[in-house]
Amino acid sequence: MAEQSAEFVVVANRLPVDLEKLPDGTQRWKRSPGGLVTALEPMLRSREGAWVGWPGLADAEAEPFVEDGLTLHPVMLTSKDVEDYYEGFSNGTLWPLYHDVVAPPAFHRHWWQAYVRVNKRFAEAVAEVAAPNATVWIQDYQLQLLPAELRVLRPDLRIGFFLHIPFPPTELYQQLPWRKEIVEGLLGADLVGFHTPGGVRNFRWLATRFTDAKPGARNEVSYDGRTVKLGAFPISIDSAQLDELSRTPEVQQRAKEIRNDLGNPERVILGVDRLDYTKGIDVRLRAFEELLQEDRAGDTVMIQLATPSRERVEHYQTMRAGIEQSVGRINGTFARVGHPVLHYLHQALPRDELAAFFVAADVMLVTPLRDGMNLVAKEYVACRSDLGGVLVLSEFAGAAIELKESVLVNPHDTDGVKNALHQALTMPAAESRKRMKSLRRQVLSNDVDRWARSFLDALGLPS
Ligand code: GDG
Repeated sequence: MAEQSAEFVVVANRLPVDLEKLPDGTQRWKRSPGGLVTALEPMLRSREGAWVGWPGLADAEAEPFVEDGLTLHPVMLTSKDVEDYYEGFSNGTLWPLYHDVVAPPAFHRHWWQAYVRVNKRFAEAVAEVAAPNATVWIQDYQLQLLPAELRVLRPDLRIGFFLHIPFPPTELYQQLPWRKEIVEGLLGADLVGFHTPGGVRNFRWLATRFTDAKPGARNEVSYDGRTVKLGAFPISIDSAQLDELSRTPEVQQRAKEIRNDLGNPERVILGVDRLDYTKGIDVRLRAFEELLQEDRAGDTVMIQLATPSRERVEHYQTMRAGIEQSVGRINGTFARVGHPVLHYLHQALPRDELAAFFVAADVMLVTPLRDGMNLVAKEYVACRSDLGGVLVLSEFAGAAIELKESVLVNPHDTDGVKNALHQALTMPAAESRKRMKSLRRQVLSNDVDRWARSFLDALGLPS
């Protein structure tokens, strides 16, 4: 593909393909499909678009390539970059800080320097591929300096930025030694999007407090002679596709097998998360354990699927050890031979298998201490065309704003979570069906295409 020819460019820390090194030393590409790619692919392909990102392998070399009209443009990272920019500043500083400091963030100057260095490298890569006056959509917290860096190199571009995690309360954000630089980085965009109106408010206040930005009309600030629009765009899932998948005879059959393998208990509780300390896995294990101690759980089995994640970051290692200890203690106390009360899988499952778990579960427990949105909650709803199942959802997930008919809980309140879990386990079918019907109306009519379209409309990209 010729240089500077993509009319629409998506930039994310990761490419939608992984570069893998084989034992014989050769490299190969492997697709890694995710919701975002599915939503943006048609738009990217119809516009000769490009996706700029890291292919997931350190210290490698790879050239840009075109696949079905979409240019994949790799940005390479050394293992030091991965350590300091990705595991360090992104996941050791920003991730905990933006999730209400549920773990203490670490502030290291050499991590920050790597973040600056890598963001500049991304800016150079985007400047190379974007056509004159192209639209660029930057994704997430790893690239918050990119809007401003890119504007310096390419003032002709239309730049959008979307943050997939919460934008924190102002007092917490102010802990960051580089708070001004990051807000200025984001103000390089024409449109900065968040999941919730709370994120917009926090950012707007900080922008006017720490930079020269002046409040403009509602949801706007003026900065550096430009208007920067701010907005809430709650992300969603490919609801119709998941609804369809969950209705297939294969998935329905597999759901029955799962319940059978569990010993056909009366009730099945499910948790599905990346293994992350923000997700409140410990909270729900404690609630389940106490219900068992109080003999209020009935004939119930719980499954916790925890996808391996960020395994080299220290907080993740200690959290994993804590969770696995709880699983052992709970089963040690309440299981019978051949009948665990809690099944724990530290594995990534194929999508159709995951759908079968959603179909098999009577109660879905989603209890993050803080979450930008939480797609799992929406996926569970999309899989319940039978109107079965009850969703228990944390008030601190972005999804709680839309999924009002779930059983909402404060994950810091163990008694509250325990009682909500009990309520969900014993809810009369008429009530749970009514709730699920209303949840499905929400999730099926607000899908990820609609999310992308509303962001790009606000940014001014013609359909
Ligand atoms: C960030 C924000 C925001 C999980 N295990 C398996 C598997 N998954 C899939 C789920 C879901 C996705 O991973 C997780 O998405 P979440 O939204 O729940 O959470 P984060 O990964 O933290 O995502 C979050 C999101 O960005 C989007 O903006 O909602 O707040 O933190 O799709 O289904 N998928 C498969 N096997 C697994 O084992 N196939």
